[in-house]
Amino acid sequence: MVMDRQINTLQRVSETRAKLIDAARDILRRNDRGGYTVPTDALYPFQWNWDSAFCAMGFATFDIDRALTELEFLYSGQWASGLVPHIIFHRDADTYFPGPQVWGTHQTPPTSGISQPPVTASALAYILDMASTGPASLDPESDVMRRARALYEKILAYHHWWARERDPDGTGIVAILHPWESGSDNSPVWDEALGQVPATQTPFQRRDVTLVDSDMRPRQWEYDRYIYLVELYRALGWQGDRMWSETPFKVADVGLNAILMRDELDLIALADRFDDPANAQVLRARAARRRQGFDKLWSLERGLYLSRDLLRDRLVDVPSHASFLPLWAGTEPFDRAAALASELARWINLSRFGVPTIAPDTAEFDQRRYWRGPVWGIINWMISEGLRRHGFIKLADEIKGHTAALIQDSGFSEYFDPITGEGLGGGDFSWTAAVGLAWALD
Ligand code: 9WN
Repeated sequence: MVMDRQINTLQRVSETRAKLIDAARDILRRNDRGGYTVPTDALYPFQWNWDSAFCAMGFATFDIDRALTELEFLYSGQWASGLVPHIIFHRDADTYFPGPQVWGTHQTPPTSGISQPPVTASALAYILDMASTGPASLDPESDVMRRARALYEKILAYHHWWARERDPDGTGIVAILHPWESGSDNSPVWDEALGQVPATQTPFQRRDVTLVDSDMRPRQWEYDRYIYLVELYRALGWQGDRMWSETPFKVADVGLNAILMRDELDLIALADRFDDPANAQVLRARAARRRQGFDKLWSLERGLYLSRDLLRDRLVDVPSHASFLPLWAGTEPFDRAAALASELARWINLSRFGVPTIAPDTAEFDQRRYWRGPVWGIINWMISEGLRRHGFIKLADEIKGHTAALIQDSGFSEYFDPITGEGLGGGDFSWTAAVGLAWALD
């Protein structure tokens, strides 16, 4: 009897899992606009940089060709400078602001003029791992390897762009010039630095708050400054050197630097795979500098990583989910990794579902407002896998379990309330579906 009950339970679990996997594939297919995937219908009707990299990984679990196509479409928007913009406007849509006219970058296809956390080398490495289960696909002459090699060259140029334009003095840490570049737009980490940016004087109409509740989105004072920065850079003709010297917002985001570090390490592995020793050497030297650069972001007082405001030359004393992302890079010394794991465990104990974007016992914590409290599937993936790499298996499993439970109970939402588990923001969200396929539901 007991055994029968156990078998029945196991069957139910695997049926539920199979249904969720079908649902996740279905979301990616429905959000496919013929070669690129929109993050969700209406709210985000274009191709976003880091969303696409995660989508490519999700597709790679069941369709290698489509996974590669995702990255090829993204790189069709790459600039001659190597920049891969944060949005590629493959076609018109009037449900998003700011659209291509506001950016005024004069690119074909139209694009924004700033970037986002680079995940494409990690995505390409993941795709090749998934493809290599069939021996024929590893043949250097195969279609997969030929396309992967072409993408690798473009990713190299993108990484050179980060080094050249966002760390022109070769310090080892790169800066973001707009909160949107961090991918965690309205994180409290930017509050002080963004407070020094003037508000735009141009009237504009947001579309996001007509599609989701405004208590889940950035506030108006943030948007007024987001748009000021876009207008300033547009007036500077999107020239990197002028943006660097004239910007009122320049922050070394620890999250972006950690993701870049991991992407660069994955790029080195690709350079080895494609037998490109000259570039591998350049990248290894740069990765070593980046590793040292992290020391500038370590706070002895907090025993945590923080972002650094480069215009005011000081650490921003606001821990966030990004403080833990150096684990994802996989190169933390044991004492630092242990300090990160113990603070993370504290945050998770304060919420029902981890990982909240900021500590639930801080004044700024806002459980529904976007990057000021909620849980994000992709962030959980990176932090959990980072913990696993550093040997913190129990905590890694706990975060993975929370992610699977959130998806199971609240669907593939854009983000989740860490206290109630409610799904927030856009629904049927591509990167949550991708994370479900590639990690949380495996
Ligand atoms: C601005 C698409 C993007 C994500 C970002 C997330 C949000 C855009 C917005 O949506 O940002 O880029 O309009 O709110 O913050 O991480 O890539 O999903």
